[in-house]
This record gives sequence, structure tokens and C-alpha cells, in this order.
Amino acid sequence: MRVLVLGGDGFCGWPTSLYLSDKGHDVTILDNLSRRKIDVDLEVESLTPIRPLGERLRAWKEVSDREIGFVNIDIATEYDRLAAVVADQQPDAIVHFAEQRAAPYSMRTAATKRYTVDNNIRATHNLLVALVETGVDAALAHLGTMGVYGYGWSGSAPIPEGYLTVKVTTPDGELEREILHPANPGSVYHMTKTLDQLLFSFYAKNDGLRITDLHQGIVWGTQTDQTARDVRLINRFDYDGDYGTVLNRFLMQAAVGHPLTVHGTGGQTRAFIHIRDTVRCIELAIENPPQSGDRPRVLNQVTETHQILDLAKMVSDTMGVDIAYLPNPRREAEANDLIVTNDQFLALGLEPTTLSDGLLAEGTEIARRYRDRADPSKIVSRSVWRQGMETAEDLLTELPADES
Ligand code: NAD
Ligand code: USQ
Repeated sequence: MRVLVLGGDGFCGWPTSLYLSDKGHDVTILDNLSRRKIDVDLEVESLTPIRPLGERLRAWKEVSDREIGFVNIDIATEYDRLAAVVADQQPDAIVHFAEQRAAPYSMRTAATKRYTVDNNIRATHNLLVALVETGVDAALAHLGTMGVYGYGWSGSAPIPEGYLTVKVTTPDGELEREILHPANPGSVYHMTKTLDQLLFSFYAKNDGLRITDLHQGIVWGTQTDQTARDVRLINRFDYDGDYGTVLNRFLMQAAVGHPLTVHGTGGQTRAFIHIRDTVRCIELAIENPPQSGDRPRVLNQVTETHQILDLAKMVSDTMGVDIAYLPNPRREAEANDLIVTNDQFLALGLEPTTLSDGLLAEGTEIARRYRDRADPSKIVSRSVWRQGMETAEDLLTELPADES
């Protein structure tokens, strides 16, 4: 298949590009490298020493004898170029990762809120319009998020895959309908993913676009079989308070001897998936697209759920670090149940990789190897959901600066 990977320089996009290339697909990355620029603005770097994209691509050619193309393009602002690439490449499939993906970053300032909405919504809409205008019948797989459903809305009822059956009482009796699951975003970032869903519904209905929306949980891990083949292919590992996600943050914090930064009580339950399963799910999604005329297919891309405090205790017990209970910078439920349906991926053949000592050890090993690159002042999350919220600032002096 000819595949365009939008956002192919990112944490999920890079290993996906390599995986699909390894499987014999003809891959072209479209990316504006904005994620690398945000690191510069935040004065932080991936814990792992990621190489410039050109070097990554040359290294991949060397180790695999396969080429991955690259177009440096802003999907959100360069519509004409995007449409020209789509028309020129005539892709069979497009994987859309190209959005600003950090909830704390999206809540940081007025500017980052506006950037997140402008970037994400325009990128998605430009892509949909480009498909309609060029008439290219590519299968589109978009990375959405479990966060569109919100947490705790339906108590202990399992979260379905995208659609909810509702009964409406009318004068003529009871109507049964399947509707998009009510959206209940917890951040400006998550809100953009709920807006994406409406764009997909419209373009699938109006133009027959074939769209799969992957409601992915929190991705953890770093390496895949492909990124591990050469140090120049190493994947990014975000650990800072805006972009680091919780389990990778805990592994890194343990490696540098920083108390584990549990927000609030740690009673929040979230869905997780290892990066190795992310790349496999993308392959399954583009190999099994919906038909033209179908509504968007929604797949919950998750393999397990965990409570944050349980994860912290697990890491604390194995690595001997303390847990710090910090004031929660977010507005979110202190505790929630979460049962998620992921039947469709299981039926398509996904064999879930679940949290295991081996994988945790691998993460810790990477974090230890590169711990000298960590800036301890960037660990605690300072982006707050509302001005005036209590933050961990007061506790910062009590946390060790660096015990590595
Ligand atoms: P990332 O920030 O590492 O990668 C995103 C890539 O998209 C970056 O390389 C960035 O430069 C590029 N990009 C952003 N805006 C662009 C634009 N306008 N034009 C061109 N390129 C642009 O993020 P990630 O962790 O790889 O996440 C990828 C996708 O998966 C996101 O849409 C995210 O919402 C979703 N997702 C991620 C996770 C996770 O835990 N990382 C979980 C669920 C869903
Ligand atoms: N948390 C802590 N301590 C930390 C960091 C986070 O207790 O040091 C808590 C948060 O308060 C939150 C939970 O852990 O309750 C998850 O936070 P996170 O930063 O790991 O994940 P989140 O902000 O939800 O976002 C990440 C990705 C996003 C993706 C989402 C999937 O950055 O792109 O969409 O996971 S999901 O959470 O399923 O919506």
C-alpha cells in the first residue's frame, strides 16, 4: 500500500512509519516538525537523543534498504500543498497523527489554547477537504483519544466503541437510535478530538469518505523492533510536565530518584496501550477500512486500564522511590471507574501487550541510560486548568533537585 503518515516524526508516528515501511508499504511522512519546535520553546528535550529527521531517514535506508519519503508541510495552514501531495501520491491509506497532543500544553496559556484549536481542527478539516477535492479514495485512520468519552460519565458501564444506543420516547412509541457517544472532554486538547469526530461524521455522510477514528489510550514504552535496530532510529521519550505521559514519567522519575508525581489522590483510572501495540493497531485499521457510505468506524485502541496510584506503587515498590502526592493541576474527578470495550481490535487479531516486569524494566533501562540528559526542573507539571489553582510550586523546594 502507498501510505501517507501525517505527523510521522512524532512519538507514535515515527515508529508507525518504520513498522509500515518494514512491512513493505511505501511510506511518505508529512510533518512540519512543530513538535521539535515546541521543545525548543519549552526549553526541554526528549530524554532519548532523537536525531534530526533527515538523519533518521538515512539511517533507516541503511539498516533496511527501504526509503521513506518526507514532505515538510504544515497541514493546518498549507492547504494547496497538501492537496497537491495527496493528488500526486494517490495514497491507498492516510494515517493522521498531526495534531498538538498534550492536554497540559493546551491549557497552559491563551496562546496555547488557541494554537491547539487552530492547529488541530484546521489540520483535520484541510485533510478531509483535500480528499474530497482530489477525489482520492484513501482509507483515513485518525488518532483520536479515549478522553473524548470523559471519565465517570456512565459510572461503571463499559465504554462502547464510539456509538451509544439510546431510546427516545415519542408520541408514536419508543425510538431506538445509535448516536455518537456524548462528548465530555477534560481539556482544550481533548475538546479538539471531540470536534474532529463531528467533521468525520459529516464527511463520511456527505462525501462517502472512508474514515476510522482510533480512540487511543495513554501510550507508554519507547522502542519497537524497528526503532531499536539502530541508535539513530531511537524514538522520543517525553518526560516534562506538559508532554510526558504518566507511566513513562514515573519510570523516568524513578531512574533519576525523583519522587513519583501523583496528582491528587491518584484515584484516576485511565486506559493504556504500549507503543508496540499502537503500531500494530494502525496496520490493522488501514487493512480493514470501512466502505464508502459507512459512518466513521470507531475503534477503542486500548489494551488495559490502571489506576494512577497503583502504577505509582508498582514503580515505587520495584525501584525504591517515594511517592509525592501533589495538588492536582487539572480539573478532573479525584477517582473514577473505567471499563473499556476493545472487542473490534481483538476480533481483528490484536494480541495485547500488557504491563509486565520485562517491559517496565526496558523502560527503566532506557530512562537510566539517558538520565543525565534530564532537566529535573522540568519534571513537575506547572500548567494549570484554571488561573489561581493551587500548584506544586510550594512543594518544589522539598523535592530533591537531582539524585542521579
Ligand atoms: P507528537 O506530538 O509526538 O507527534 C505529532 C506530530 O505531528 C509531530 O511530529 C508534529 O511535528 C506533527 N504536527 C503537529 N501539527 C502539525 C501540522 N499542523 N502539520 C504537520 N505536522 C504537524 O504526538 P504523539 O504522541 O505521536 O501523538 C500522535 C497522535 O496520537 C496525536 O494526534 C495524539 O492526539 C494521538 N494520541 C497520542 C497518545 C499518546 O499517549 N502519545 C494517546 C492517544 C492519542
Ligand atoms: N498524572 C499524574 N501525574 C503525572 C502526570 C499525570 O498523576 O505526573 C495523571 C493526570 O492528572 C491524569 C492521568 O495521570 O489523571 C493521565 O495523564 P497523562 O498526562 O498521562 O495523559 P493525558 O493528559 O490524558 O494525555 C495523554 C496524551 C494524549 C492522549 C491521552 C489519552 O498526551 O495525547 O489523548 O493521553 S487518554 O488519557 O486516554 O485520553
